[in-house]
Formats: sequence, C-alpha cells, structure tokens
Amino acid sequence: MRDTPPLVMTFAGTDPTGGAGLQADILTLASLGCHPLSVVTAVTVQDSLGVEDFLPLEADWVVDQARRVLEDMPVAAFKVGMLGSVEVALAVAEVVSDYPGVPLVLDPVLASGRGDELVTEDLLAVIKDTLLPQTTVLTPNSLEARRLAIDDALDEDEPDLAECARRLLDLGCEYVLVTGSHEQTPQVVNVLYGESGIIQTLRWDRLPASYHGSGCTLAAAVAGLLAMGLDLPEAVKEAQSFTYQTLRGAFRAGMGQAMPDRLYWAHEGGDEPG
Ligand code: PXL
Repeated sequence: MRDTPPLVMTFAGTDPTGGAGLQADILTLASLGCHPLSVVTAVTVQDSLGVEDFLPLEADWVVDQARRVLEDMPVAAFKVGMLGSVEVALAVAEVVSDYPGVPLVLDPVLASGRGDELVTEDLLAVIKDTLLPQTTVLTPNSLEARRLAIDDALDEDEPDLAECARRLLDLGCEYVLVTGSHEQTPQVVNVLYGESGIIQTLRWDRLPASYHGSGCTLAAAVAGLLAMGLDLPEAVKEAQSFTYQTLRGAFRAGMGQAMPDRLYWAHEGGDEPG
C-alpha cells in the first residue's frame, strides 16, 4: 500500500460549474498531491455568469460530516471557504477549535466574482469573531480586506491595504495574504503580511480574462502546500505560482468567467507541480 498523501479538510459550498467552491478545492488539492476531505457547507445554483441562489446546510449536518471523518483520519490542514449561514459558521468554528495545532486557511468568501452577495452582516461578524482568531492565513482579495477591516461609521478616511491587514492581524489571524487583482495596477500585486509587517510581495502579469474560482484555488493551494510541509512564505509563494498557471491554462466552458485548469500540467504534458 502506498503512503497516505497529506489529508486536507475543506469546508465549502458546492459549485456545479466546477469553477469555484468545493469543486475548486478538490481539483486543486488533488492536483498538488493531497487527498481532499470535503465537507459541504452550502449548495449553490450558479453558472459561469453568477450565483443564482444558495442553500446553507443545517449546521448539525456540517458538524457530523466533519467529525465523522476527523475521528477516523489525521488531517494536516483545514481550508474554510463559503459558509452560508451564521449557524454553519459557528459550527465550523467549534469543530476546528478542537484541532488547534492544524493550520487553517480562511478564504473569506463574501461575494461571487460577479458581486453576488454570499454573506449577511451577521455572518461577517461571526467570521471575524470566531474564525479569524483561529486562522493561520487569511486570503482576502483587496475588496474583501477592506470590507472586513473598515468600519464606515468610524473611518473618515479610507485606510490603505496595509492598515486593513494590520487590523485583520489584530483580530487574531497569524498572516494575511491580500491579493490585488481588483486594484488598478499594471501588474497584480499580492502582499503577505505578518506580525512584523510585510513578509513578501509578489507581482504577476495581469491575465486577460476574468476567472471563476481563482481565490478558492489560491487558498486551497496554500492549505495543500502547508499540509505538504512547506513553511508559510514558501507555501504562499508556490500557491500563487500554481494559481497563476491554472489561470494561464484556463478555458472558456460557458458564456461568463473562464475556468481555471487545475490540471494544467497534465494537459501541457509537463511535470507535476511541486
Ligand atoms: O469564489 C468564491 C466562491 C466560493 N464558493 C462558492 C462560490 C464562490 C463564487 O461564486 O460559488 C461555492
């Protein structure tokens, strides 16, 4: 029998297009050589143009899915994506709190690529209060970083992204990776912040299309690479490189956003990543 690959548990919503959500995580983790343990938090109805509707699972069902597997298998990393309801978020926060030594990557899924809202203000507050303090790396895009960090009632001038990251670290996560694809910069600039300030800044050529599930791919890749034993800055760097290649190899399956190819290396006839 071969050795068991690193086991990564992802809590996410399903995306029938295969672009984002749980399906993105499964493809990413498998492509990197991890085995995905996949816990459904919500079911979405969507296409490549946007999210039409979603149904959060009952929180007990989320807990039961996770605990059954966690009591059977040693998990090397957690990834948390779309949660769907306050009850599910609280349930996930409680489950992961029993595994404080396991790194947790939190992708704060606030809206779809098209801007469809996937959180309420109450859910946002619960994510900040219960999941952020348990997070190893938070992976917001710049819009999400601002939304999580800025209080319109208190902030007269908009704080910059470094200040937003500082505030998110103050809420208790260890690192924040802010991605810059939504900023008006010639290149995409992704910055990793830690307690001591900026840890790493990486720049990537801007690719021509809009992609469905790039954030999920990045966060799942960070979780997978941490599970494989890379140190944090290295995992964050390799995850960006992996994601960039999935976007470069993307294909147009539908009429809207392009589909990242998490198996780009198999189709290029290239070597496996890592
Ligand atoms: O890309 C964020 C995201 C995450 N999870 C699910 C989604 C989306 C965006 O559409 O549908 C299930």
